[in-house]
This record gives sequence, structure tokens and C-alpha cells, in this order.
Amino acid sequence: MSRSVLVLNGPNLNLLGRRDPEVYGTATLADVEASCIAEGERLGLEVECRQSNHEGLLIDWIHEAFESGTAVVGNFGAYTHTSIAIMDALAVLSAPVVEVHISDIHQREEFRHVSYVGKVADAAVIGKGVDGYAEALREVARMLDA
Ligand code: CA2
Repeated sequence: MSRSVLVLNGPNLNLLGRRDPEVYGTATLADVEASCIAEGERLGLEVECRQSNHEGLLIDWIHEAFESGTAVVGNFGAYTHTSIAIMDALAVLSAPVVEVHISDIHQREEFRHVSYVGKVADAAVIGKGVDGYAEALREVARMLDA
């Protein structure tokens, strides 16, 4: 199976490190993406990182992953709780899909407790801060090596 992984970040995550540090920490998206590339190198994964505030573009990128057999590590931001379209796009992937949330969505407002992404992901790393992305990549490597 391919060892490529697409790390997708959804709406507002481009603002990481610039607002709400008590919830999301002080690392920027660039810091997170650099740590994903470094963890990928350690794990022998070819990692590419992208961020969009647009649901349709995220779906187009998931379709690209589908066509190329690429695994997805995704923090789809608030679309996690609303987007049946993203869930449907992820559902057809045969490569691993791991959901990430920086904060613990289950300890926050009730509307964040539902995850459509979680209904189709193979694993989830929730509430571990930005270190959760590296953990999700290790989870992908474990699944590919199994
Ligand atoms: O905890 C997470 O990773 C979330 O996916 C982040 C989303 C939120 O809607 C989800 O419920 C949980 C929000 C991302 C907002 O991103 C910001 C980052 C820094 C500053 C302001 C917003």
C-alpha cells in the first residue's frame, strides 16, 4: 500500500497560534505542518499538508487521496460537526483515515460532541493538543505496517 499521507486542516485552523491559545495552544499551522513532515520522515511516510476554509476544496482533496490510495489525517474543524459531504467523501477511502482534534471536543459545548468524520474514520486522536497530529501519523504507520 502507498505510504503517502495527506494531512488536511479545515476552517480557521490557519489562525492557529494567533487566537485562543488557552484552547488551541501557541503553535502556528506552519509549526504543526513542519512537525508532521518531520514525524513522517521518521516513520517513512511521505507527508503533504494542506489547509482550506472551503468545504468543497477539502472534498476535492479527499477525492485526490481516493484516486491515489493516499491515507488522510484530518482536522476538519467545525465541518467535523456539520458536514455529511466530508463524511461521504472520506467513507470511500480504502487507505487509513485518522481524525484529529486539538481540543477535547467531548468536554466542550454539546454541538461539538457529534463528529460525522468520526463515523467513518479508522481512528481518532482527540484532546492531545497539536502533538495529536504526530500521534495520528504514528497510527497511520501502524495500520499500514499491520
Ligand atoms: O479542537 C479542534 O481541533 C477543533 O477541530 C478545532 C475547530 C473546532 O470548531 C472544533 O470543534 C474542534 C476550530 C478551529 C478554530 O481554529 C482556531 C485556531 C486558532 C485560533 C482561533 C481558531
